[in-house]
Amino acid sequence: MKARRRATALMASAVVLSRTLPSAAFQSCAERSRDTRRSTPSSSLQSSLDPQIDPLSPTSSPGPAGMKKKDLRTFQRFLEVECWKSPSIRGLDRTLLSVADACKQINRIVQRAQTDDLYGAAVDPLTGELAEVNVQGEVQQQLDVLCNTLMLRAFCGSGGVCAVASEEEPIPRSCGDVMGYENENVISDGEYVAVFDPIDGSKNIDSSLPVGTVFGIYRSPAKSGSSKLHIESFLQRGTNLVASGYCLYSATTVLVLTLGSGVHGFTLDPDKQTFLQTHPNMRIPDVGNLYSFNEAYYRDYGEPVQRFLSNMKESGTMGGKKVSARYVGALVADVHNVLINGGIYGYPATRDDPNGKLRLLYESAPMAMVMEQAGGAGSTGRGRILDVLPPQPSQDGVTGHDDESGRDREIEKGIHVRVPTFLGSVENVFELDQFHKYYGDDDE
Ligand code: AFP
Repeated sequence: MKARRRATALMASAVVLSRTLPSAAFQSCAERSRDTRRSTPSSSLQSSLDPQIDPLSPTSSPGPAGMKKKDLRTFQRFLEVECWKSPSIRGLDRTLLSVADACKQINRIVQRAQTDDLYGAAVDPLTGELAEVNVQGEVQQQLDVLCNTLMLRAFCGSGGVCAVASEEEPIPRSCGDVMGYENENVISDGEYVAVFDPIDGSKNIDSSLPVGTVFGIYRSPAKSGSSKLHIESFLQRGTNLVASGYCLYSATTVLVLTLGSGVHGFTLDPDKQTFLQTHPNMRIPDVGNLYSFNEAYYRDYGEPVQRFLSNMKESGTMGGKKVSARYVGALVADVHNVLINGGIYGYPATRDDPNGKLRLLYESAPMAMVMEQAGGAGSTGRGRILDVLPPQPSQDGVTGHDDESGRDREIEKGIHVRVPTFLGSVENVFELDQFHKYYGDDDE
């Protein structure tokens, strides 16, 4: 019985191997050198230029470049297993699959921004009027509106989420409102709320540089049976995040996710349009040599950050290696680079913006959760980002038809609050915090 099982297992692994390895791997060395002698350099160059042969086609096996698909786990399979392992997050798999689909669509929009008519200020399809200035003080662009709509629908159409807050919206919306239900205040059954920045760093698209999407998911503490949207559901500490992640639209499109037990990265297979697990159990090095700050603002930074940067450059090394600067100007791209290679990303307080630029809820906190789950750290310079409680509105936390604009402004302040943000390898972030400890002043 045991022998039969072993034989079956061997046959199964042979099938997997024959599927994953190019046939050249089964050739003997002698066979290979005979083949090499037969094909002249010019004939192999010719075949690689032959328009009939597409080395990247999923059907050409294996092409002249020897490229073949790896046998990788799909995002869907990963979610099935994770949600099966942790009953407390069951129900999130559909939501996260919808988010992955939205990322694919945003990826296509980003790819087409230069060739299709996607630029310019958004126009209200009903009135034909230009979009209003958004909560960030900018006129909403078509791209922002499109990506925001995709993310709103991804979260609200999947059943798991009952309300959403976006970088593009002044205050949170119930999923009833997003999906156009008659009573917009009636929340759906979903037990989660989602926060997101649909397209971060969108100015980069003009110059074909990377952009990203960031998201976080909280459990809604609203009492069951309640039909109102509870603002406290959103104004929670990052320590309560159930899941968070980002999509990076760059040389490859990557979805990075944590469900609170490690970080996993999935690359979009451009042929199959499927996210595949290329980065299981991502770990950031304990110390790295990259720093990612907008140093043009050096004069506007406080003394602790100035000293940290000067000290690092004077010594010329960080983490025992030659220090190196990288700054793309899109949070997702810069943080992903630090996550992969080690080092520190920073958007500190400046003279004009005493809390920096990044938003706690849908930028800094989700990224800090990813970093911590990968073995790194996220700090404001004075403490853990995930411990920061957003400002709470002064009255009871219920919104309804009788909302006053004053109360909306209070809610807006909590949802879009900013924090100085430092993310990266533990040793590097610890060192930065030490500079705050020694050179910081209390009113900073
Ligand atoms: P936009 O989405 O408004 O382009 O801002 C992007 C961002 O919030 C973040 O992704 C970058 O890290 C940061 O701003 C870059 O800001 P600076 O241009 O001030 O360095």
